[in-house]
Amino acid sequence: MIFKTEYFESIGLADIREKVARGERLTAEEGLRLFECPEPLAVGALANFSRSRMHGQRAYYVVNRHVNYTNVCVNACTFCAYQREEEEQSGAFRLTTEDVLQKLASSPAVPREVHIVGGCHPKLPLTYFEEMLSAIRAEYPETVLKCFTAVEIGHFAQLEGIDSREVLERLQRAGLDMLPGGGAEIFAPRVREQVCPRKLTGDQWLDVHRKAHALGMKTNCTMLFGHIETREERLDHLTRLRELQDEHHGFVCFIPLPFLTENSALRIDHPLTGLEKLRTIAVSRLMLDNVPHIKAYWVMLGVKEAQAALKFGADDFDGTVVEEKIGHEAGASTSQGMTREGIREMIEGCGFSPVERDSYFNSVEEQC
Ligand code: V47
Ligand code: SF4
Repeated sequence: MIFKTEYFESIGLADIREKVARGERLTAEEGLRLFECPEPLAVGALANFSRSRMHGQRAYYVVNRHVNYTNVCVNACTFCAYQREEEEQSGAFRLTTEDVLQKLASSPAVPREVHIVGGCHPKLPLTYFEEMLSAIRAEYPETVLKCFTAVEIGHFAQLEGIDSREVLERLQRAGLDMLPGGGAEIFAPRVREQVCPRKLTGDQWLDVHRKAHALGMKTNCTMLFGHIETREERLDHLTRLRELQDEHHGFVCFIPLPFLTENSALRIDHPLTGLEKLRTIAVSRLMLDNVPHIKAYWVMLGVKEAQAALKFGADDFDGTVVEEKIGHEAGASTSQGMTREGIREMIEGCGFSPVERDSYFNSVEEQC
């Protein structure tokens, strides 16, 4: 009903509705009209149409495990509540490979995917990460190792005085399968100068992913929204991801991350409303026509909003997680982890069919 032409004519979006129905690419200007449309449900209906065409009623999840190896980081991004300046600071930590293996062994189920990220530590050499990956690979030959953001890869390259391509090749040889999507934030230099001035530039972030894709690695991508960025800067971010995706099709999944404000040095005037989060997820689905999956990351969205996001263009729920620090230090009120059964119930509870997947979104249902 809500997808009817007359309805979209009445709100001035008939042309965009036609393009979405025909599967045609939207321009950034059209994206802006979707952000400015007074009817967020209409934008949601368009995104739901695209999502359903791609994935039917399926909603994906993975049995995974997150591990953060250190919170000591040279970058001090203003939005980050997780970072510590140095090892001596209260709450700072750094794990050994043995610690990481112990955490993995204590997971309630053998993880199909291990997601490891950390701060940009000033001293840890690349050999520390190679040894960590080799040790995990030896114990978990079937598990996908999705580790280290482009920001960490750039940091390792700088510390070692080598090119990021060489870092990727060495880590790949040690067992790295995939890069997670973190660190992208918002690409616009105006925003980066204020929220993450020491981090890789947007171009450098894209370049690390381009190199990973050229090596045959799949990666994810993110956008941190709801701080000081404008809607135009969100669209610029999405457009740049779409352009890179046209080159190699290496992105598997896009994760829109709503800014969580607690314990963060970055103060904002207008915190995100629930509807603005859903609208941003919907616009992301519509703009990123070449990225197959959109993640409703339940940890940062909250479970109820993540469920609603499945009707606004998202098709994935991430996974069991088990232990999460970055969002929880910033005030995430969700639990640390979820059981496979809990996730399936959440998905079924809003009328979708749960599909257990691997990191590349192959269904693993029949193996259960
Ligand atoms: O890069 C930091 C963000 C990211 C805050 O690839 C914050 O499958 C909100 O990238 N409020 C890390 N966000 C998380 C991430 C991720 C998560 C789940 C799955 C995948 C994947 C990737 O968290 C950081 C940064 O953008 N972040 N602080 C905050 N206060
Ligand atoms: Fe460091 Fe990442 Fe936090 Fe920035 S967001 S301070 S790079 S841990």
